[in-house]
Amino acid sequence: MTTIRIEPTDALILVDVQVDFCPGGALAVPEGDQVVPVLNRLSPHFATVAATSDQHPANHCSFVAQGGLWPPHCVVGSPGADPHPDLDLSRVGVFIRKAFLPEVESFNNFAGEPDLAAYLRERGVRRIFVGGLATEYCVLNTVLGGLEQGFAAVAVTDAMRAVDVQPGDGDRALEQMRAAGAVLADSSEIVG
Ligand code: VGL
Ligand code: ZN
Repeated sequence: MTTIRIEPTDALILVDVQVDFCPGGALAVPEGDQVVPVLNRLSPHFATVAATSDQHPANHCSFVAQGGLWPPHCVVGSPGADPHPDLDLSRVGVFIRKAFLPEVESFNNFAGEPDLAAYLRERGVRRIFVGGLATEYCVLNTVLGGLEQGFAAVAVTDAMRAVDVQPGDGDRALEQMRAAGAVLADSSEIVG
């Protein structure tokens, strides 16, 4: 058990905590809403907070009707694309949207708009803390994207949930994050 102290050069990234990824939503992640209180407890301690989102057009290539894997979800302008109503957005300085073109799928919020890495650098951020939905898709690829951009990364394990299409997908994603250089930490190890 190590303690990680939140520094002024740290940022919290709230990944895709959207209505459609929570219980009752179109692509519900089991226990997806349980990340909300964990993220809400962390966010007041961060000088920089970013929120990201899936914002798909109705004919997005990832949807079953277009040959993709997923039911329609997070359709731009629909209630399912909204952030979870209990998520504390009061400290969010930037909202990132991604996968908004019909032919482009993306799980990496560093490939969204506006440019997340540029925003973080402008604010002097050197390390990102990441939680949200879902562990093995957008959280994984956002952690890997942040590492590629040169940020240190902490994956907050109790602040994320997995879809687990195959049992163990979430755990394998955590191992991938660790192998790529991320620190895995429970929120109880993180102090403001
Ligand atoms: C996601 C599946 C499809 C995610 C997005 O945000 O993790 N997963 N689209
Ligand atoms: Zn999606």
